[in-house]
Amino acid sequence: MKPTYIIGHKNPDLDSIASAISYKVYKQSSEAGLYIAAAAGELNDEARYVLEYLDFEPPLILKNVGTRVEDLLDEEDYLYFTADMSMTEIGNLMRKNNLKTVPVLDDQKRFLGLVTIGDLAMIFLEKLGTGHHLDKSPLILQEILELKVSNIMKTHDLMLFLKDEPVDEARKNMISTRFRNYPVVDEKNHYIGMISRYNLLEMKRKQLILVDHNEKKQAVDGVEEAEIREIIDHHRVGDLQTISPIYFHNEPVGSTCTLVAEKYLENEVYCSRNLAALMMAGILSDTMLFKSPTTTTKDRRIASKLQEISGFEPLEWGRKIFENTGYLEKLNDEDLISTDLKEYVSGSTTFAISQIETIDNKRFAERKNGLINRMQLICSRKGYSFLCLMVTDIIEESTEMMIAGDDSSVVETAFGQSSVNHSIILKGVMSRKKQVVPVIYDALRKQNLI
Ligand SMILES: [Mn+2]
Repeated sequence: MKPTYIIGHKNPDLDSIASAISYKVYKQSSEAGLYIAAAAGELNDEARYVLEYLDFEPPLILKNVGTRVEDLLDEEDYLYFTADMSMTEIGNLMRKNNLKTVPVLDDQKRFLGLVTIGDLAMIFLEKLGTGHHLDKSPLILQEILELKVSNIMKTHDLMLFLKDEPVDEARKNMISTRFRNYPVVDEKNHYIGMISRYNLLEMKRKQLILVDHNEKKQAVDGVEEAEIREIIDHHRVGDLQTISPIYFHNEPVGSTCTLVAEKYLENEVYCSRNLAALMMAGILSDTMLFKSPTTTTKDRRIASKLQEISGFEPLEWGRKIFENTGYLEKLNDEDLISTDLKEYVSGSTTFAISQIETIDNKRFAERKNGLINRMQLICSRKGYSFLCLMVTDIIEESTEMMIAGDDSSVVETAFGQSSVNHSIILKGVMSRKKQVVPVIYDALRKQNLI
């Protein structure tokens, strides 16, 4: 079955990737056909992080959708010979199936040669010779019957096509030869099928559904050779032309994922928790956590529906995505410390713990002095006894806790560690709520008792 590729724009962002994958699942579960999620280029850090986190396969990278030899292949199963087959075997197969050209393959389906009806006829004619030896006819027949495919197959002067070859090139090569059929192989010489001169006359275009764009210059290369079947987008209407009328959904909302999610909800198509979280990620990324002026009430409404399905809290999930993909690096020290800061009070002591999550603690190593200085300033401004910044490495599953403030020894006592250059390392500590806050409260209580 010929697939329909669902693909976003070049330099794909998270919305493009997430909408392609989620719309693929939607189409696959609600309509007939074969759908493949694709990307017009390599994935960025953000998309890669979200797909890994939610355990999705990355989409197929498709940098050109021009027509390839592979697109011309017939879909029927093919018949083939093996080198050890006898003349009676192949004779039977050819007669029963009306075959004229048959590939010879090894047990790995690698291409070895061709047997054509014309070559076979020539072998018969040559064996028969001038017909003067009528008395030897049983012997001649025996010789013919003893032949194997390996003796008769043609292995030289053949024209093979690679499946990824552009059709225009294949057509040029075909004009210079006179064969009826041409075998097609992959880069490892595995046989894929046969194309005929007739196939080359037909124009079999790749089938596309575009998401998150509709302008030609943003679209994957070769789009002019493909057939666009649908477009779902939230950008201005551009310049792409289609062959026939298509489904074109364009709406000025914050993200394409909003529109795809709306389809799931409206048509009550099953949506898994992870898929809901994926579409939510697309919305959060394109709307910059709903801060972008492109954000609409529909984006918020759909995101909260996705929260019900996925159990992901939008702002928490969005922050996590940004924090792991370079967003934090762009913030200044003050904003970085404040982005997820929580205050706590125990008796007369007020303290604060902030947390950032990263996939690599080292990203913040160079900034440490600046961060500590800024934390000291925040402590005196806000009257905190101490301020902790948890830099949690979610890959290593450990936290570097940077500590500032006059009473930072409380934290050292709580975890039984002396700080080195204003920080302690907490292996296995990921949760502020469960693994840090109770320990500090406990230490404060004990201190007050003394
Ligand atoms: Mn978008």
